Amino acid sequence: MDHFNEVEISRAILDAYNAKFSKALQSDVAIVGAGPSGLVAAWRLAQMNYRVVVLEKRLSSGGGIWGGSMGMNEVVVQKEALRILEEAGIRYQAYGNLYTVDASELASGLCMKALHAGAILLNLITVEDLCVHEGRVTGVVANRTMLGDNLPIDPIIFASSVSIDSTGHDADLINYLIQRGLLKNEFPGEGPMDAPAGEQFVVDHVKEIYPGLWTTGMSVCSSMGGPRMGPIFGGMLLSGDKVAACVAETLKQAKA
Ligand code: 48H
Repeated sequence: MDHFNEVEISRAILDAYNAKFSKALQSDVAIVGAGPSGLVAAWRLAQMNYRVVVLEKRLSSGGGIWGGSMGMNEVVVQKEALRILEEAGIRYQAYGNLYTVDASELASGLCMKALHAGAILLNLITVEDLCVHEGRVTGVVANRTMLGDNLPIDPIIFASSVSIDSTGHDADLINYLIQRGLLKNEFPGEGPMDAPAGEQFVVDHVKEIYPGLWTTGMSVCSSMGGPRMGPIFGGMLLSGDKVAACVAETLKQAKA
């Protein structure tokens, strides 16, 4: 094996990370939360050549996918979502009129597609606030996970033309606006389980909830009172796909 200098290992990491971080500071789309909906949105938008950054508070991306159902690492999708799996090269097995997917393959496959399309993915970054200028969200305010909550350390800003709340059940970004009185709290949270209705809701209600801020995935149900759906993930994939198409359309219009 070639001899190498140990300091160069650290320098390589610092330089590569700095380059990535610096690029992420100004993007077309900041996606907060790397669950299924956020990862599909990142993949799609990066595929369209938008500058995309995904900020994830945990160590690993994939959100609720990894745990499958009760820790059994298989998830279920319905046929409408198969086109997304097929394009990603993620395998599935038929089970009646449903399909099962290995949770690890789904999470890692979506990460790979987002990264290979050009999205920047930063982990251990918790978004704790939003930038709002003249009634429009212009970026997100973030801190290193476990830092902001424990020490009086100021955050950093990631500026973006559009931000997407894909933080799942928490709907963190939407709640920051509600806490500041910028958005009305019209719903008490997501509704009880009704899987078919929840799957439809999470796609139908994708929207720009505040100028510059879109919602996708479970945050749609949390912020608009939609039912939960349990361990079926087709709706999350289709919701991410839909938000990407809607955001691309607004970015195109803004440029025209
Ligand atoms: C940075 C954050 C922050 C923050 C959270 O929960 P997710 O998997 O989200 P979705 O909506 O793509 O998928 C939902 C699905 O996993 C699920 O929970 C289902 C189908 N439930 C149905 C039911 O009935 O229970 O991922 C959200 C991601 C996670 O990785 C979080 O760590 C991350 O967002 N996140 N990242 N800053 N403030 N808040």
